[in-house]
Amino acid sequence: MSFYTRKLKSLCEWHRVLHINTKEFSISIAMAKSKYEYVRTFELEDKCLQNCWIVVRLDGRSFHRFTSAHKFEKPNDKRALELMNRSAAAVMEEFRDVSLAYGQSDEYSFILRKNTDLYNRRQSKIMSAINSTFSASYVYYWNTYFEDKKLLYPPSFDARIVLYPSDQNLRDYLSWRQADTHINNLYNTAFWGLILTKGLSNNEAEKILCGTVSSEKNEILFKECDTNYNNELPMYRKGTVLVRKLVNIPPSKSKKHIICPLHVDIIGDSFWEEYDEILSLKDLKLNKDFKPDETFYLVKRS
Ligand SMILES: Nc1nc2c(ncn2[C@@H]2O[C@H](COP(=O)(O)OP(=O)(O)O)[C@@H](O)[C@H]2O)c(=O)[nH]1
Ligand SMILES: [Mg+2]
Repeated sequence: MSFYTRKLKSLCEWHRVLHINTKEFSISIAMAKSKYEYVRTFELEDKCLQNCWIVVRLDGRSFHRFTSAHKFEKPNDKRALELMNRSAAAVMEEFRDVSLAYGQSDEYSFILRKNTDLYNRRQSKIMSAINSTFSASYVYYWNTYFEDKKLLYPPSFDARIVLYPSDQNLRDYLSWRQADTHINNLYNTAFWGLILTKGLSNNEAEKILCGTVSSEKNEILFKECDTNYNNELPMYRKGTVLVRKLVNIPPSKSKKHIICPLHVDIIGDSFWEEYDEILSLKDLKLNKDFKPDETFYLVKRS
């Protein structure tokens, strides 16, 4: 047998072995498919109804414990709130269909455009992806905001998804969350004011505030704690709304896509008139009022 004949024979042999192996391999895949694939039928269809606003709300799990373990300032820790805002901006950088986010205390709500096709509108995919991006970012950015504080254990967040069929429902949802911010923050500011500046015990402060309406809490703060509630940081009083903007940042000539934290009223009409592209689903237009000294997060091109 010549060298070439031997080579050819051995190649044919290899081809036969390979062929048999590939055949066996594909047979075993085919068997695996037919035998086990039925388990997929246990998966439930969980598509969000078309045309509805999708709201994902995250809430810190046992943050009463987490905030006291990490000695957060009371009633508001500025750095902790900024960390929440940074993590929420990371979600908006990643998921372009989140057109707005609103946060306070240990919670954040993300609003997805009602025509979004993200994950084919599958609830569990959307909710888990947003929650894990937020939770991972909270840990990732921890040191940026708490340079001197070690993260003692992994924080976690629960999540829910709610669908709102009308623009009014969506606005009412956000109004509900912002009204909640006001009620909680006014109470907490008065409660901790009485304890920290007047030296009252928790029980004594609770008794004084029990049954009081907003104006009375404002008065207690003013008279007893020398605090004008209106001078408290807007971030504490109003929470944070994250919006997208298209801006010019000199000296660059190209338009930049940014995310801006605002601490404004979102219950009245003026916010919705100024950011009319949110409800109308229009493209962002160039925002000429932007001042580069405001806080913003730059959205990098993907
Ligand atoms: N000290 C401090 N605590 C905060 C701050 N933000 C949130 N918290 C705590 O987080 C809790 C959040 O409320 P909630 O979700 O009902 O309680 P959870 O079930 O323990 O997470 C509040 O009751 C506070 O104890 C903050 O800025 N400073
Ligand atoms: Mg919580």
